Amino acid sequence: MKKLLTTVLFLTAVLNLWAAEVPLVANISGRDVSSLNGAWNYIVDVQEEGYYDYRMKPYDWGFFRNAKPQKPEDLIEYDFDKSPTMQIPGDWNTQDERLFFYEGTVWFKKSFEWHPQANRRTLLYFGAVNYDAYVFVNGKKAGHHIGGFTPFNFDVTELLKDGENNVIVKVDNKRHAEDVPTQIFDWWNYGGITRDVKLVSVTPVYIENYKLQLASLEGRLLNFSVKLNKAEAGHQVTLRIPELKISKQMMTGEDGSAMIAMKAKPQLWSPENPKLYKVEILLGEETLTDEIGFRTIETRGKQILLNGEPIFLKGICIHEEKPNGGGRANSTDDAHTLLSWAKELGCNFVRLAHYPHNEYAVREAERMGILVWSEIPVYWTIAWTNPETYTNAERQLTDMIARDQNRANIIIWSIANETPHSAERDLFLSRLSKHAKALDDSRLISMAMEVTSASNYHNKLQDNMNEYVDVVSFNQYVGWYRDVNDAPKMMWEIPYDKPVIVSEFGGGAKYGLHGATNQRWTEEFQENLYQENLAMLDKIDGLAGTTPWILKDFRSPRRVLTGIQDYYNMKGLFSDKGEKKKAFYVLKAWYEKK
Ligand code: GCB
Repeated sequence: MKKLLTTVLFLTAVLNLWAAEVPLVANISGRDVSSLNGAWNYIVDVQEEGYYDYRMKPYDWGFFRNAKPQKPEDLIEYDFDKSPTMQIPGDWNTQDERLFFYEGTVWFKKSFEWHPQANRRTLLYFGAVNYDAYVFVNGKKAGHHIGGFTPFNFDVTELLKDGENNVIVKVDNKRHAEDVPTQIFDWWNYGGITRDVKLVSVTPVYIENYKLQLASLEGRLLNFSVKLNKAEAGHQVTLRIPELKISKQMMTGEDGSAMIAMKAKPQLWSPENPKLYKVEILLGEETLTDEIGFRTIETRGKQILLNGEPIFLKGICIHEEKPNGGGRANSTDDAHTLLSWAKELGCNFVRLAHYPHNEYAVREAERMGILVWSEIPVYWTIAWTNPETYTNAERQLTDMIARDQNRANIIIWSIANETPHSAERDLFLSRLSKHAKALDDSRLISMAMEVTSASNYHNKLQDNMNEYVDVVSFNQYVGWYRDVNDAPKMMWEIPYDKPVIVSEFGGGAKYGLHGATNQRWTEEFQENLYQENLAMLDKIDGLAGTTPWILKDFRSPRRVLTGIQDYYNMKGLFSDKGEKKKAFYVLKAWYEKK
C-alpha cells in the first residue's frame, strides 16, 4: 500500500511538473490554433514581490498561483481579476501612460476555456515577449525564455485541464550588459507580450519544420526536406504542389526526417512577379498548408544575382513600429502601411532593423514583392567573451532562420550591427556566421560594418569579418555625425571582391521645419545631405544596393532634444504620422534611375 502511494505521488509530481520547451513549430498560421490574444489582466511589479519573498528567494506562492482568499481572514495581496487589462499582443508603454518609460517587471494573466482532445498534444506559442519571460499554466511553470524578438513554444499538454485554465506570464524588460541586445541601443525598449499568443493543437508526432527551395536554375530542381518532432522512422509524409502537379511521398528515416528532390518548372518569384505556390504537406490525417515562392540568390564578384540576373537593391531600413505613435507594430495592416511607404519610395528591398520583425511583416513583404534583409540584435558592444551571451545570440539566429527559412523574399541573414573590432568579437561573429551557413546555405550572410573616419577624404573598409560574409555592408554618417558638407570629396576603398551595400546613411529633420541647407534639423539640411550622399554612393565601386536610415521617425530614449526630438530619432524620410520630408523625393528620384 505504502509503495503504491509513493508511486502515485511520484507520478502525480512528474505529470504535474511536466512541461517543456520544444523546438519551434514553423508556419504557425498554417496550424490548428486557438488564439489567446485579447484582453489580459496585468499587475506592475516593480520589486518582483510576486516572485521573491522578503529574503529575495523565489517562493512557491508567487503571483503565478493566481490565489484567491478561501476564508474571510485570508491575506492575499494581489488579485489579477481586479487588475486592469491591456490588449495582447501589445507593448505596455503605449497602453498605460504610467508605463511609458517603464523598464521592469509586469505580470499578465489570461483565463480561457479548454477541452483537451484525446490523442492530441497542446503547445503554447508566443510570437515574441520582450525580454525575459517566465510562463506558468494553472500555477505550474511551463518554461522560461529570453530574447525579445523570436517565437518560442512549450508543450503544456500535461498542465491543461478540462474547463477553465489560466496562463500567467512574468515579463521583465530590464536591460543588462550581457543581454542581446546589450544595455544601450537606439530604439524604444517596448516591453510586454508584443506578438500573438496561441494554443497549437498537434498530433503526438507532428511536422516541426520543413524547407522547400529551388536548388538551382539549371534543370529547375526543387529540394524538399521535412523534420518531425520525434526521431522515428517509417512515417509517411506527402508533399503536394497542386499548381505544379507535384505529389510526392517519402518515409522518414530514424532521425525523423526525410528529403526529396524533384524537377519542376515554377515561375520564379521576383519583385516584379511575387508568385507564390500553394503547398500542402501531409502527415497522417494532418495537412499543413503554406504559400511558397521559388527563386535563387547568389553573388558573382561584386554583383548580387537574383534568379541569375544582377539586381540593384533599392532599399530602406525599417524599425518595427506602428505609424502614428502607436508603439510596436504587430499586424499585417501595420506591415502593409510601412511597406507601402517603402514601395512609394521605389524600394524593392527593406532592411528589417535591428532584430527579427514579426512574421506578418515578412510574409506581407513577400506578397508585395519586397526583398528582405533580416537581422539579430547583436548590436554595438555585446559581451563578446560571455558564453551565455553567445548562446543567446545563436539561439536567436537559429529561431529567426527556423521561422522564416521558407520565405522567398529573405535574401540576407545579418548577424551584427556596428560592432567594435577585437579578436573576441571576431571569434563570436565568425561562429555565428558559420552557424547561419550550417543551418541555411541558400542565402547570403552579411553584417553592418563600420568605417569611422577618413584621412584626406580616403575611407577604407577593413574588417576581419570580410571572410565570413557574402556581402560587405557598412554604415556611414558622412554629413551628420562627421564631415558635414564633405560628402562630395569622399572616396571609398572596399578592398574585397564582394558586392557592397551601404546599409545606413542619413540625418535628422523635423517635418515642417524649414531653413537653409546648413541648418540642422531642417528638411533642407536632410535633403542636401541625401543629394550629396547619393552622388557619393554613385562613386563606390561594386555598390549593389543601399538601405538608408530610415523610413520613418521612431522612438528612442537617446533622443532627448526638447522641441526637436522629444524622444524620437528624426532620421525618417517620413514623419511618425506619415508625412513625407523633402529628402524622400531625392531618394525616390535616384531609385527611379537605378
Ligand atoms: C546607427 C545605428 C542605428 C541608429 C543610427 C542613428 O549607426 O545602426 O541603430 O539609430 O545610427 O540614428 O544614429
